[in-house]
Amino acid sequence: MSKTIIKKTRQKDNITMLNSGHRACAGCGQLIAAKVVAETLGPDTIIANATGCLEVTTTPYPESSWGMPWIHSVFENAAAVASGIQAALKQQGKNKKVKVVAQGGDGGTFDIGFGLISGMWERGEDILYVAYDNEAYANTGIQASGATPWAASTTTTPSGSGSTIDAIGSHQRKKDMIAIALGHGLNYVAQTTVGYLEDIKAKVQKAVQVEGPSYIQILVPCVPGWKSEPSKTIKIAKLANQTGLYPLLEYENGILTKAMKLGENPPKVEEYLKLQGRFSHLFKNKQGKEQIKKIQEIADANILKYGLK
Ligand SMILES: Cc1ncc(C[n+]2csc(CCOP(=O)(O)OP(=O)(O)O)c2C)c(N)n1
Ligand code: SF4
Repeated sequence: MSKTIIKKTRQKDNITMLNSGHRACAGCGQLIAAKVVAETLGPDTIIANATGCLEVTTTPYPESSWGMPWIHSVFENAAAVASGIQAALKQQGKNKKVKVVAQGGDGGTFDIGFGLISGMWERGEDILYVAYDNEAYANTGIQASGATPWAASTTTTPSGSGSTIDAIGSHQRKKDMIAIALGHGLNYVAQTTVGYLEDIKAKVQKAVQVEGPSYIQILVPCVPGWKSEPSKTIKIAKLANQTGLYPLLEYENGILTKAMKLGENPPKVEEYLKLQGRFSHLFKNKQGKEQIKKIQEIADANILKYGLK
């Protein structure tokens, strides 16, 4: 079929890059972000997707919500699959025309797929990696991942009323994947949240123009995981940035070139935490108050580190 016929058919049937009919929860931050990423990339792109909510909810066999070339293999190897696609395109002389993208959740990125992502970055391949960070292994029941923040309650770091440290939820600090990506010498590294759709679009556009590997990490609230209202997804994702907990950042050639300023009086972290059931235990007693202070310290340290005021 010629390209014109394909284009006309797509227009007639109103087919976009990522279409409705998928099985994601109402208010899923990941699907909103993935939609913006996909529409920005356009049809001349091949996406390799790790296992996770994005893959499972968009491709229940024999259906697919994807209106663009998209492949899934297993959980840990999206980066290796993307490398193979890139090599094949190079062999065919098509690598300048077709963009190659790998994507996955935070579990697939920070933990399980990390070795293969690191290898892809070491090889300097011209591939964009997009991480949808909902701060847990959502698809298998909200287990803690390397991206889970301090004191968040998950099914493997449950909050409780006991006196052990586990009672506060996760007692691990979130892994700094942005620093790890920068440590690989990537030419383009960016962080954003689904609260800022235009920012996602601009960062994807920039990332694909850059030669070599690039990395974009997007915070995407998960309704059952964060125990939040579906209608509050965008508000929560905005507050993550506005409090300093998840700043909007852009690094070019290893240098911080953009960080969204927050003004003189950024909202306190309570504003962000109180909208999420995964932190509700922190509002119940003195021990919780101490943890909120620690979380505020993380936000304040970011504000200082990235010059956000
Ligand atoms: C090697 C391997 N380990 C575990 C699983 C089971 N598994 C499938 S999806 C998933 C969670 C994915 O979490 P994440 O990457 O954070 O994406 P999310 O579902 O949160 O979007 C797990 C543990 C698997 N498929 N393969
Ligand atoms: S469980 Fe979370 S990440 Fe998965 S579809 Fe629902 S809202 Fe999205």
